[in-house]
Amino acid sequence: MNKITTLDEFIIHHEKLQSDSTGRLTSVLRDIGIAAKIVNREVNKAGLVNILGIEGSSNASGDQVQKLDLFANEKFIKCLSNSGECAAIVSEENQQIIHLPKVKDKKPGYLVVMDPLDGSSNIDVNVSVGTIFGIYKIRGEETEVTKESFLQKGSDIIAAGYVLYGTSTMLVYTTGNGINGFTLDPSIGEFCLSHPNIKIPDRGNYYSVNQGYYLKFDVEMRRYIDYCCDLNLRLRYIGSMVSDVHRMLFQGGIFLYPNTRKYPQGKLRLLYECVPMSMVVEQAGGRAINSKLQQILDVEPQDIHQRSTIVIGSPEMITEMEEFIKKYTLIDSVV
Ligand code: P6P
Repeated sequence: MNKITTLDEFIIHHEKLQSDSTGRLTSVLRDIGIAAKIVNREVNKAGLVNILGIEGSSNASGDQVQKLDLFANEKFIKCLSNSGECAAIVSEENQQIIHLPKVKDKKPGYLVVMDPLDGSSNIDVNVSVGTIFGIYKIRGEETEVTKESFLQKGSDIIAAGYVLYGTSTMLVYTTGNGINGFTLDPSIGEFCLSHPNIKIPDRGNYYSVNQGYYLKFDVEMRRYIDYCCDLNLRLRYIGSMVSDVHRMLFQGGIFLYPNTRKYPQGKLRLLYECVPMSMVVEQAGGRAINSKLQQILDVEPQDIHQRSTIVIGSPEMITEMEEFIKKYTLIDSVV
């Protein structure tokens, strides 16, 4: 029987490999692991207890907030308050930044961005949902954390990952040296290393987009989707970014959420959906750009809840799509 490596063991082992490590990031990652276990317990019995159904309020995205969204948000905030290493959080569920209380004499050095329960519209119909998180350092010169503290380029993120509450519960994260997947073993209540050093296939047979918006996409995006159909690619779209991107990490493919008339800047949030998922996919050998063909991790955020278009996935498919869009836009501009 192979040795079980728990998430905690893995984090501590890899922290020791980094000469400048202080153990402080380790504490933040472990707090996230604890919150994920608590949320998993509730997600798994959501159909049995009265935490389903619309709570009534709406979040920064204007989505109806379901009770499980609020529960997840509350648990991640509470767990991230434990170590005293995280100063503040940006969450999809809160319009303002959340300042965390100081712990003893600790000087927090990190900021967390998160979508505590992504894909919440799937909750009531028992389809997988996820948590997305990213961790930044507080920039050296800052003494007080403000919204501006979070407006760092994605390339400055120091850790990113997601939790997928699916047929099994997996936590996938990176601190910039590749990505690793941990599956929750309910019998011991531990996330155990199950998918070391995940690498995304160079291409895949799937494309993932909400085809229902086809007529609302810009013409070049419609033509690219036509191209995917010409290639006989198969459409897979779960409506939960974590689930769609997770599938791509293992089977390859391309996920697109372009701009539409309803979302002229794109629907997904740059800070706590696009950037962390782009960091994970890039660390797995993939690529992530926006409709303007900018690398997602190079975009300078202007607001903590700003939206972004995104095209993310297998490197050869993203590059092919880039060339397709450039060629098509060029042709379109000259005819
Ligand atoms: P649509 C879920 O609400 C989410 O933020 C992402 O997880 C998902 O990819 C997208 O929105 C789905 O949006 O407009 O296709 O329902």
